[in-house]
Amino acid sequence: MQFVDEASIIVAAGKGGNGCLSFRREKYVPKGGPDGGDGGHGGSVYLVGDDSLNTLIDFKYQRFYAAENGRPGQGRQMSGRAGSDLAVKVPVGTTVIDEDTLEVIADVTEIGQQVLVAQGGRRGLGNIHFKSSTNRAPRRTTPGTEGERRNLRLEMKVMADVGLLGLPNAGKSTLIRAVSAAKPKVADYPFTTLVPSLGVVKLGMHEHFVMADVPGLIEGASDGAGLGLRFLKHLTRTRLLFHVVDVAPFDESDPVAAAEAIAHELGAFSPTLAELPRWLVLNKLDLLPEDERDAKAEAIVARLGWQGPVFRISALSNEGTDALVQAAHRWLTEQRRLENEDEEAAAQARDMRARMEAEAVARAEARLGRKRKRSADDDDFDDDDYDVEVEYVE
Ligand SMILES: Nc1nc2c(ncn2[C@@H]2O[C@H](COP(=O)(O)OP(=O)(O)OP(=O)(O)O)[C@@H](O)[C@H]2O)c(=O)[nH]1
Ligand SMILES: [Mg+2]
Repeated sequence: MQFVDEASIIVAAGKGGNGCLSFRREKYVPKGGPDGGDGGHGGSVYLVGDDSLNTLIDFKYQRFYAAENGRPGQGRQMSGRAGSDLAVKVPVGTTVIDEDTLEVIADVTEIGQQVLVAQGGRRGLGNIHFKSSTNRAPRRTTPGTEGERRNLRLEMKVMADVGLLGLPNAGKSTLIRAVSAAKPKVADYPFTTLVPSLGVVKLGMHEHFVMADVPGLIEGASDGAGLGLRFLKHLTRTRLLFHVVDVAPFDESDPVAAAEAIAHELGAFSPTLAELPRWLVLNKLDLLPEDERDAKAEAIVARLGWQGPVFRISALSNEGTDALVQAAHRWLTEQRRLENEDEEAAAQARDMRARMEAEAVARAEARLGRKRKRSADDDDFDDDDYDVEVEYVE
């Protein structure tokens, strides 16, 4: 399976049809007057949010999307047919950026949401339009105008309420398996998870929230170590992060140093993402003798100087996971209520989203700058186009 979350495409709207130059010619009707019809408008290109898609892979194979041209007008006052619009389906969660101006054109966040990305050309006028009392035989028409053409960059981020952050092997996938129906692969080696996956955490009959499992981070990820930081962008739409920490790593490495390294990488990727509420989730408590658990957990919290909420769980045996998701659900519900009712909270949330967006644009700009430089150096190797290929072996 290939997971592609970035793509560059070209969209081209249709040209407007030209107006027609024609005069009525009929038996017994001399000097029949102008009868050239108008052209049709060119078709426009829209992007439409679709929930059946969850990757941008199709855009790797087809990069050019064109709507139909309008047809020219004809004699006998016949207008040309308008070109059909083209609706291109994109996954919900796709940000659309103009590659040339780096303007964010839209954020497709809803199913069925339509975004106009290339406006069709205007129709040309036929000579019937230019008849006047002083000019009964106008030879004037106007041509249709060109349709818009744009280079677009698409970036997809999964839509989730809670994001899981942590070192490889911390137990992130085990946790999402414990609390949702999602079944990402779990194994006792690092980098088991290579692509983000989502799980719906159900609480009661109608209540739920969405959790995102992303590949683990390691120290130096901002310099490209491990899988780098590219998957962190999938956490930028969440409201809450669980920082999952293995309290008893089999290599006896220090959980505190690990947690600090992750926090550092997070800040290097996005200062705004680092401001998102983060809960410390101490995992694998079952590996410690019962009488050592409290002391160990308290020592980690104290050494980290952790101020926020702390949860102790065993994702494997499900201990503490229910309390964790209940608390997250209460917190999310309260947060949504605040944003609906309190103008200040709403403004804060908007500001945060705007800053995340600005950072995403800056990252896109940096990548495009590198790409352009490389093509100027006549080097066609492009590591941004690298996809993660995953083979599932049962
Ligand atoms: N004893 C114990 N083992 C756990 C617990 N949670 C996870 N594990 C084990 O830890 C190993 C790694 O778990 P994963 O869920 O794959 O870890 P991950 O964080 O998703 O790792 P990556 O996908 O590599 O980033 C597996 O062997 C799990 O069975 C736990 O609570 N207790
Ligand atoms: Mg995993």
